[in-house]
Amino acid sequence: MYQAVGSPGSRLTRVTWMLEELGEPYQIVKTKMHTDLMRHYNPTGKMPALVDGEIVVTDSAAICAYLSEKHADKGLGPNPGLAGRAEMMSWMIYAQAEFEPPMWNKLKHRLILPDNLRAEIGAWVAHEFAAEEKALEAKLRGRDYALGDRFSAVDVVLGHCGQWSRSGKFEAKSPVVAAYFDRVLSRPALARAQAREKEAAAA
Ligand SMILES: N[C@@H](CCC(=O)N[C@@H](CS)C(=O)NCC(=O)O)C(=O)O
Repeated sequence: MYQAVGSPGSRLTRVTWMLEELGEPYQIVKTKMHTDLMRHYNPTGKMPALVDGEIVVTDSAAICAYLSEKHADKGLGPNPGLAGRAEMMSWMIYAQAEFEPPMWNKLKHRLILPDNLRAEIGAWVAHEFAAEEKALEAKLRGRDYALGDRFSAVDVVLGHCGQWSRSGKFEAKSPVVAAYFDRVLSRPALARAQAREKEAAAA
């Protein structure tokens, strides 16, 4: 059985959501960031990690891509061929390196960094988010999902970023982007993953 390592409510949700989409059994191994256990699986001490027998995968986008390829029959992986893999990799790196940082930086400065390192970055990240939202609108034009007309692992990662944008009060202006996030965030698998995490948090 897969082990999903990290804290409920963190990027762990990308892993549990993906596993729910795939219908694969898993156990949540609850730990906070920078614990000895977290460092055992990921030297950065950052969550989440996925344990698949002898294989440990870190970094949420890589975990989702790994699972999509391992369970290719479930249809959450790349489009065919080298071009399809390149397309998926571009989306995954875009989601994490470009779309996610405004939300993540805001969260770090509000909740995670030591008090003496926190700065008021609200205006900067709002500016960055607006630019990324425009780019996402252009990338999504004519598509229901990142890879076309079917849901994939990319939508798990990007959708989770969208959830952060909503909870972080980033003002979304694009109807295309709003409709996309409504579409992916209403997936029953996400609701199941969140229920599992709630249960794990209470245990
Ligand atoms: N690239 C990593 C980022 C992981 C990450 O930053 N996780 C957060 C929790 S959601 C964390 O553990 N942060 C600790 C820190 O920033 O020091 C991923 O996508 O999994």
